Amino acid sequence: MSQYQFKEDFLWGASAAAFQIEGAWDEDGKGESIWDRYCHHPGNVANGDKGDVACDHYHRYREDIALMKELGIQVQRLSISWPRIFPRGVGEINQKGLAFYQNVIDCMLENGIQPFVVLYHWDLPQKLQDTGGWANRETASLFAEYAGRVFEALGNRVRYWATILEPQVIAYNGNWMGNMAPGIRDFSTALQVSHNLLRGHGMAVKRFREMGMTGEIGIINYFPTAYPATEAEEDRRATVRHDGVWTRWFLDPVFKGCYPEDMWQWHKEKGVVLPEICPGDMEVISQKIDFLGINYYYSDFVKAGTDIWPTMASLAKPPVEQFTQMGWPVYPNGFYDALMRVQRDYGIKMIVTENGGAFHDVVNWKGEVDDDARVSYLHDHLIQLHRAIQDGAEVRGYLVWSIMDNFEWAFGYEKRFGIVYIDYLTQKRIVKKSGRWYSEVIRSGGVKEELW
Ligand code: IFM
Repeated sequence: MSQYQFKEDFLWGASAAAFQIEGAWDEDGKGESIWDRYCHHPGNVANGDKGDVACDHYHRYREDIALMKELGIQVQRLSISWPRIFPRGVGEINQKGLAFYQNVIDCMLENGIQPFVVLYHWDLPQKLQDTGGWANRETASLFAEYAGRVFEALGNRVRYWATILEPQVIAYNGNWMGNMAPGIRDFSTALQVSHNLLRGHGMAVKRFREMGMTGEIGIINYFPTAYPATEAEEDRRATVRHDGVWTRWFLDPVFKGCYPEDMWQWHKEKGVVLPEICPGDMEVISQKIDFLGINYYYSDFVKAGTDIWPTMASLAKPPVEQFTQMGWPVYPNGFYDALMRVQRDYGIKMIVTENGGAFHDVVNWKGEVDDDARVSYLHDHLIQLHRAIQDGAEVRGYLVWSIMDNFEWAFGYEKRFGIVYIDYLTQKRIVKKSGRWYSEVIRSGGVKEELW
């Protein structure tokens, strides 16, 4: 028995996303996605990297699934590329695209791995962006249509479903800060996008229930726990706003059927154009879900300031010594606080759908990757997860990000999050030390105080 033992039915697994690993960007009838367009535009992604080949998972999925099995992965999260199935976003199914996911899921099941399917992990069909993307209300209806077709085709084999992954990143990074596809920089557009993403989520959940699907469905959110940088009242208020924009704006509608009043007023005063809410929207958004997916990486330390408009906040230097390759502070206590906060404020079952770190990995002369920093990151976060569960957080599973190194969006291939190393020149896979460590965690069902 380990000191930090999890229950026997706790789910252990890993995550990945279509665009980040599949490659085959225009093969077998796949349509262009907004990320294909974004990468192909020079200057958008570090080193000019593209998702065209990525980890070539499209052709190597059998090898990858065999590796997952070897590591003991029980649940593997994958996402479906909407334009691989509907090249134009709507219309006839591209049967070859659908067959790929059928094969992947069958192969996982044959290997004793439960697939966990995310319907939208950022790769919108470009054709739909051309008609306004998520800022267009119609996109939400088309998403529900697409979701229904996927439920019909794969529903008998999949138990865990998520509608939208990190709506805040899609809305804000893609449409406010413009550092992700589709690269728009307008806060009002971002809020309209957020509303339509949540509508799309609710409509898909409604469809799931109407179709009598037997699995479980939820949404996945990003949780940068926000702390005031000092005890000053203005920093505390800025923190409430920061949290309001990044977290409450996306959770209150789903769980309480309304946007947070303080943020609505704040944005109004700042002259932001607020989302158009039509009769019935909030009822659709607040469909009952079965679990909330938690993605936790780091925490934010916030002070009043002018760096972030319209929140009127700035990020302070975090009081930590260690940072990941992304420059994110390593703060495992924030993970505990995020889980306890969700339990307290929203009272929903959770699955940790992402947690992990990018570190500068090197293949040594023995051909191995000794990623001790990642082992230590995972170890410390799992201990906080264990503490949260002991203190009453209902968390049913933990999926590490990521099963393998992959295309880290605007950062390209330089940032490595995997527990399996990818040599992008040869496509060779090397299980890192963290992969072997995590495999032992799964086998024993717990974590020891000492690292090894
Ligand atoms: O790589 C991403 C993933 O696609 C979504 N969540 C955060 C990860 C690390 O940045």
